[in-house]
Amino acid sequence: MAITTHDTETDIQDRAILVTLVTDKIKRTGIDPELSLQELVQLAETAGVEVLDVLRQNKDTPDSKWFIGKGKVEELRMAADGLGANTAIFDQELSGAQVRNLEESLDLKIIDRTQLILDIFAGRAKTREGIIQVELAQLSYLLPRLSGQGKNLSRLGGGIGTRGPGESKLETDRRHIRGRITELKRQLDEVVKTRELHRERRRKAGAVQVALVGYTNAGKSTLLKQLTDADVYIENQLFATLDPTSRVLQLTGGKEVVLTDTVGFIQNLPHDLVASFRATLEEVNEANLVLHVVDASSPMREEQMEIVQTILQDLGAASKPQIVLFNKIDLCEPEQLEMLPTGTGFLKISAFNPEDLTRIIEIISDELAGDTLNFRIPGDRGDISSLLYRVGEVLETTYDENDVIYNVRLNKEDYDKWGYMLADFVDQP
Ligand SMILES: Nc1nc2c(ncn2[C@@H]2O[C@H](COP(=O)(O)OP(=O)(O)OP(=O)(O)O)[C@@H](O)[C@H]2O)c(=O)[nH]1
Ligand SMILES: [Mg+2]
Repeated sequence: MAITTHDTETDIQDRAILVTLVTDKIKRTGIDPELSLQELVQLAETAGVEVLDVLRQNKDTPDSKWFIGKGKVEELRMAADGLGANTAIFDQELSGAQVRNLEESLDLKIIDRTQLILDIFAGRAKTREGIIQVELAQLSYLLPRLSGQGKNLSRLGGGIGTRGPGESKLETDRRHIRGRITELKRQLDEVVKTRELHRERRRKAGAVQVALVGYTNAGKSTLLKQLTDADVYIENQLFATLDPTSRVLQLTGGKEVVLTDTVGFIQNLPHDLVASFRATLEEVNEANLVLHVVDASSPMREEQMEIVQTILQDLGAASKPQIVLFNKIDLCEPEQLEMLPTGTGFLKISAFNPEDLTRIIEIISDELAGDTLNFRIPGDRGDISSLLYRVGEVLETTYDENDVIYNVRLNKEDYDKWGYMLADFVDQP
């Protein structure tokens, strides 16, 4: 009877062998293939897959027909037979033809990293916007892979589980998919417009916005929850958060800001996903301040930080004021802690330490408050005086003959914006 139970389990769970091919090109990316593989294991487990074994191959270039070498295909066949696997997951992106050849020869479900990530997203999407974006990304990924396929259209439902564009679409043809893509883009445009309206409203209300960004699983949602009591989904898995959530955060001195949690980043974030999720990701562009949350205990910390910076650059948000929060220091080895950069703009924290939360609020308050400067304004320049009152916080006013000297607190962003009018009046000490 025990065997029957076991069989039932294998029916509902994908049992996979992970495969990675280390090519010259991959070596040049500077991302450690072993760490990438560890991440693939996490991704697979997040998708509910049981990982049975891992196969590695070093090869100058991928095989055009099989992706891995023919000998490795045989090794995969034997491992799959021996362990009872029904799926192979590749850490690199495969072509449609390679997937087809492997599937036909091995009788295994073949999935690549991109498809796995798309699948996890499909399982997570909750809001209308999220659902549209994921389906759009899935179809855009599949469309170029459908050429000349007949029965392989079944790959539409062939991800992990049965999520994704559903069974009902199995018999649809490419034209149908193109039509669906057009329709999804139209729906997305509407959603984007609504999002724009919300932004406009927030902008008009003068809300100061702070965005939590970072690699997936760094602790962004945990921080949002700890800082604002928000009821958000937190899980030790990749891509727990898909849709941005915003909450009001009280700063020292009673000032309020809007704190937004965002979707996590990952290396090789599928291109179709980035394109589809632009509307969501661009929330970051609205931020006055970016809190870059880093899992300081991760062996991939430096690579992860670089990947986050690259994505911020792509989004046009790299030059925003940024504070790096090195999170999870409670999990760090002493050597790891020593390696962390220090200085202004960096803070070492644990999301579960109340004192650290206070320090985060202080550093946000300081950053947004900006520096204080003295301005010497001649009596006949009432226009400049009123500008100072409008964009800064006038702390003190003194009089010197015909001039008024204002001591003003001004944040960097406003100074950058109005500096062209104000710079001439800065009073050098
Ligand atoms: N030990 C420790 N665990 C933490 C800390 N901060 C977060 N975690 C854990 O890290 C895991 C991921 O946290 P999340 O807040 O979901 O991470 P996220 O950045 O929102 O992740 P995604 O939404 O997947 O991008 C959870 O299991 C948290 O409990 C910390 O300071 N210390
Ligand atoms: Mg999250």
